[in-house]
Amino acid sequence: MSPRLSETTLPQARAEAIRPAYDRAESRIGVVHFGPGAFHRAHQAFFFDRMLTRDPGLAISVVSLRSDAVRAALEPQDGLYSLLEREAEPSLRVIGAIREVLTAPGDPEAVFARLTDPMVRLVSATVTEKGYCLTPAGDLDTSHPDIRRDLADPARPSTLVGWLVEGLRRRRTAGLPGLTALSCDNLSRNGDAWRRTALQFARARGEADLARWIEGEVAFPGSMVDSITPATDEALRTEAEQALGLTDAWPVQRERFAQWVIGGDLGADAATFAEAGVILTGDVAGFERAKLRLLNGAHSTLAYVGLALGVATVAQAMAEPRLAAFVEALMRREIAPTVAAPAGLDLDGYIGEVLTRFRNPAIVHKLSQIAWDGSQKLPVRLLATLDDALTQNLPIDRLATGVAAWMLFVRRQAGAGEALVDPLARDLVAVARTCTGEPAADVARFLALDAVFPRRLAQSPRLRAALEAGYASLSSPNARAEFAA
Ligand code: CS2
Repeated sequence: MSPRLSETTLPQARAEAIRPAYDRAESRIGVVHFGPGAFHRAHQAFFFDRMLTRDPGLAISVVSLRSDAVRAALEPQDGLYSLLEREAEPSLRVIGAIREVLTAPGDPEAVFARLTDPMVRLVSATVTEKGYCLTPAGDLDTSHPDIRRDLADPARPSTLVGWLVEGLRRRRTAGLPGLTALSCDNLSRNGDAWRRTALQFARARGEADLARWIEGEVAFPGSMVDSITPATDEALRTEAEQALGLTDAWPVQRERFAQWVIGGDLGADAATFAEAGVILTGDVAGFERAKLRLLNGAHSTLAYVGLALGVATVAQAMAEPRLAAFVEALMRREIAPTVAAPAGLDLDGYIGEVLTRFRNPAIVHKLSQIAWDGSQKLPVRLLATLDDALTQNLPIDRLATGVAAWMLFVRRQAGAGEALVDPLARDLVAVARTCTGEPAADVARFLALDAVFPRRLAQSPRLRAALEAGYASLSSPNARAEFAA
């Protein structure tokens, strides 16, 4: 086995491996990031790695909210890890932007020390949709057990919003200025959602003054993040070791395409972000909507329809001509008419690029990974689009087929006794247990889940009929043959 990647062994890495282009010893922490999963390490940390060549004050302290796994993997590696870009010509780079790895429950004071570090000016997050603890209307869910716990004991938080607000309270007490809080999750208007929940949380703590201070001192820019990042597996570990000549406990991978669009004020850091390739715009909501509806909406549809038809990965699904044609028609005919292209984005071209990315044969992106957390993803990715399409009397059959495929997925997982990765798993399994396979009855049971389906959608006869038709066609034993017919 090769030696483990670290500062000491980095000089022994294979010559082809791209290394940090700055002196790590000179870099200083200016960013605290919550949620150092594969996506953060493959995306934002890569951009910060570029920025560090210009500004040594933008190294990252990453904070895991629960698991100690990232710290255990990266601490012995001095925060270093490899990022494999998978294309026809793959490349491997060692990312050096992470200078500190903390596990919040294990070392809360170290997290607060960072949040109150005068050099820290940015707090970012990738905690997935469920990490924001939102109600379907987009407010802070104060009945959420984790939020209730954090409100009862705010000095020892467990949620993203709890950490941010307590960190800001301490910053204010210390007489420090506010900072920029940058959400990098696939939520619509992610910056506004984080801001709103932070203010609601501060008020629910009985700290109206703090809420006012946050309003004035903390910027919450919105952002759109995009790069297809399959989970790390053994094949990647082996490949990274071969390409690096060193062992890496937790390499990450993605396609070469990586886009980060930020709307709002980054103050003095704006030029550094722009030079690193981040797009700064006044209309981030437009980019966000195009990406969430077209890319993520198509992804989730491919996941549930593909799994119903016995397909395992995105590229395999795209290799089935009818499935590929279905997804293209979904994007062009049903989703695109609900998306107003922001200036500088040609929707037709964008759809073509997304489809090419889905076909990338170098990427093995499991549909089962995308299928996680459907109750959180569907509202943003498909239901808002359906709502607009119904209002404007646009076609909805393919959109509805994607949602029906999710219902079938839940029912089949529950029926097979397979775990359902979803914060609403208990409710979903309970619904699935009452399903009989009869489309009208099963669809009605799912539509009654008001944490997922807004009433207006649940009550639409047109949607109901389309869901039933999709559910029936995908449940048929010959679905694959019929779908391909
Ligand atoms: C995917 C996304 O897992 C999923 O739900 O749709 O992670 C997708 O790959 C990224 O948003 C692409 O930027």
